[in-house]
Amino acid sequence: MYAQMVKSEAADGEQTPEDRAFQARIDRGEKIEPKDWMPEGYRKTLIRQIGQHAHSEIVGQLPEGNWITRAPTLERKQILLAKVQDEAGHGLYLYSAAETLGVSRDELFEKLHSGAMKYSSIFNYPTLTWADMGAIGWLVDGAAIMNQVPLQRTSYGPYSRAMIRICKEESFHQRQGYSIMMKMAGGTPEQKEMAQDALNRFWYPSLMMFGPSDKDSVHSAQSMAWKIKINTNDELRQKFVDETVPQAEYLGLTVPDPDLAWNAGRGHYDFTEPDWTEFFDVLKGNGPCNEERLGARVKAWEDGAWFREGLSAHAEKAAARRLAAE
Ligand code: FAQ
Repeated sequence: MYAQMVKSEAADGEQTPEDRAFQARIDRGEKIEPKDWMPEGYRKTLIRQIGQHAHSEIVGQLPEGNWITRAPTLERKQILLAKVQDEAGHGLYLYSAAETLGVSRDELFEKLHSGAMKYSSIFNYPTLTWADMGAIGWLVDGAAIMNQVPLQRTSYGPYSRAMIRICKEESFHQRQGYSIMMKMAGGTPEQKEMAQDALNRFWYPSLMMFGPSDKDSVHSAQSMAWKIKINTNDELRQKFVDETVPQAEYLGLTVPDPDLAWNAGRGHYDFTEPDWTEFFDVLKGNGPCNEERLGARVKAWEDGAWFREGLSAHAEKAAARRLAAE
């Protein structure tokens, strides 16, 4: 795919001298900053990826927010509350990074609410038990870190800097999830069963977070040439499996994949790919919770209209007062 794309671009001969100079900056490892010249495709790809990433953080608050009032202890409630608040902060850094590319936050929200922009497929699955809070922290934040650590080196300055802080916080999130899993897996047989059930339900959706297999990834070739993406979807998925399987073994839990096996020749685990039909179906809006998640975001936006209008009215009055005092 990558080779094909590079070849067809060269054949088109569409690259302008500005495009070539831009690519040379990327190849030298320079960061691109908001006021620098950039190809329209680079800007659009970044708005798409950063915007979808921001939406994922905000929609991602919902499945865990569902459990704040039902956390089993005060300490767990405080930790979960802090984590869910962190996700809101991640969304805000990312929306700000997207705004530096000339898109407004209102426009991004409008596209999320209309379904024109996506958010991560993982958040369209329900959180049925407390063990799911463990599985989300361990697997979902674990997958997010695997994808985001390389993005600290992405070519767009504001995105790469946002990633540095986000990754530090994600690492705490991953540990809090694993700590819940350790407690549950080491608890009563019923608790261990809940932990196993959460792993069973979240394993394949977590593998889907890395995106379609490389042969079906439409954006990887160009995004990697521009260093918007650093690794392919399959590379990161494999890395995630390799790091997560020993963690499951330590918990005494079984990864729900009968064909999972260490391949000494490759130096990696062989594993079963997720069901890609299910993945694309979730992307089309047909996952178990798509309607509920989007409905919750639209409702929050509409319920908050009076507050946004109040803020704008206050800002206008303050500006008029400043003008009158001049
Ligand atoms: N879900 O050509 P590719 C988190 C779409 S953060 C939905 O391979 P690309 C923190 C893709 O957009 C999780 N859609 O695309 C947290 C494209 O459609 P489009 C979010 C997906 O962009 C934890 C089409 O499929 N992280 O969880 C997915 O090169 C706990 C073709 O795919 C990021 O966004 C998917 N899983 O690679 C929060 C990281 N995968 O746009 C709360 C930044 C693919 O043409 C609680 N993003 N699609 O209509 C990336 O690294 C990339 O965008 C990928 C996809 C790797 C996600």
